[in-house]
Amino acid sequence: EQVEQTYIMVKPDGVQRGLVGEIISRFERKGFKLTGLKLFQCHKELAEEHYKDLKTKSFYPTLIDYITSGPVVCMVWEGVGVVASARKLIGSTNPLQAEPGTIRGDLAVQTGRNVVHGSDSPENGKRETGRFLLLKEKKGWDLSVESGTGDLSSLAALWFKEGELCEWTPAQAPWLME
Ligand code: DAT
Ligand code: MG
Repeated sequence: EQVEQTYIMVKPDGVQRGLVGEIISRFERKGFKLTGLKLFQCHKELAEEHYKDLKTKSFYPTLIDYITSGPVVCMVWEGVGVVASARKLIGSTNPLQAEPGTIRGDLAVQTGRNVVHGSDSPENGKRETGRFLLLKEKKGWDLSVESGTGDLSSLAALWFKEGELCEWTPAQAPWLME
């Protein structure tokens, strides 16, 4: 049971529609730990790096315009199994197919306005949150110690910088995990 980090982002539509508190609430109530949080105007270069796997898709230019169209709320949530669990809380990419009870299922209607992002793997969780910068401090550059891959080539801290993440122990910790 490995502690993971996931990058969760309220997209510009979620901020404009006043859904920031609602979305943060869902992760808080579930019991995950918040270790990074900021309001941020994303620039084009960062949006392109974040979505570089989708570069060849027809919707890529409008996706970049959308993500840079207003402030986003950047978050790091931490916990055992948080990456997959957060994807379940968020729901399917297309909000019309997302189950009721999920963020997209309850709060959105269109894929191009699906209010929230969540990392799709623990490796992308590290890359998107900048978590590996903390690992660098603690363990040197040997990320393989934690991830088992040892492949640093694809890593770049995207949304958070050194010093922006907080390590802390919530008072409720013993009431969440035995
Ligand atoms: P997810 O955000 O569920 O991880 P993804 O990584 O496949 O989905 O795509 C990233 C974002 O790109 C997605 O949240 C919205 C946009 N997108 C994906 N597929 C799309 C499509 N077919 N048409 C328009 N936008 C799309
Ligand atoms: Mg994705």
